[in-house]
Amino acid sequence: MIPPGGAAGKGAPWYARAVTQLPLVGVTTSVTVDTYPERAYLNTAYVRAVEQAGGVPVLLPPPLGAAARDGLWARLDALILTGGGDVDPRHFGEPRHPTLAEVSEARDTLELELTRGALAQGLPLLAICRGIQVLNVALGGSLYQDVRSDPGSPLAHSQAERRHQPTHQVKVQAGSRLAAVLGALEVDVNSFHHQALARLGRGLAAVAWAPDGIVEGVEPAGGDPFVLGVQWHPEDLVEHDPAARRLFAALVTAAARA
Ligand SMILES: [Mn+2]
Repeated sequence: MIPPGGAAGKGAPWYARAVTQLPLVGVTTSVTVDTYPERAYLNTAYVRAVEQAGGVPVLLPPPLGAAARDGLWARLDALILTGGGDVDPRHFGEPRHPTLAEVSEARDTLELELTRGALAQGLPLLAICRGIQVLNVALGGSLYQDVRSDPGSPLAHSQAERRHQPTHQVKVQAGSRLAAVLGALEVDVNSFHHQALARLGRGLAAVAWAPDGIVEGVEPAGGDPFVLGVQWHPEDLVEHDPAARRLFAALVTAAARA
């Protein structure tokens, strides 16, 4: 046993030090489709973003089964739904658009289940890019499957610039939780999505928009529990953007309270 803050404190090897309990933040991952061997993967920016906020990232790769999912679930203090391939439109009752890419049944299934669990139990949730789309679909909403052609936009939501480079503005609803967390009513964001929210899911309020009207942020209409969805990629902005850092800090703070 390790005496808390006692003999095995400063100077002891890392594995023998008294441990402060940091919030465990589940982070979903991508999975390759139609490759051998199948691989799970994640942009490491998510790992850094969670750590710099004081959380411990716990990767949740498809095809994580029910027993492992259940075993992890009770220990998680927060959840991040990450970016990635397209959600299968059968989850909102539409046929596939020809541009649909990287659709993973295993990932859709795991993330829709985790989202419903988080919403049911009030687990703090940050839904990023594909994540905001999964959140919307989990609540019965639908997606534009190809923003460029439907609804059609002159704005480049799939930017060619590097990931930490903001390319379009987002206006945030005054009085929303998102505005309070970001500490701003206008933010400059990066954009790597070829889909976007169409019909909003039950109980979700749109609280942020790109200049073309595309929804870039959602939260529960009543504000609680702590659920925020953003269509941009704050994990790639944390180094230079205090508002992006505040998103992860708010999640970890909510996790510590839960
Ligand atoms: Mn965008």
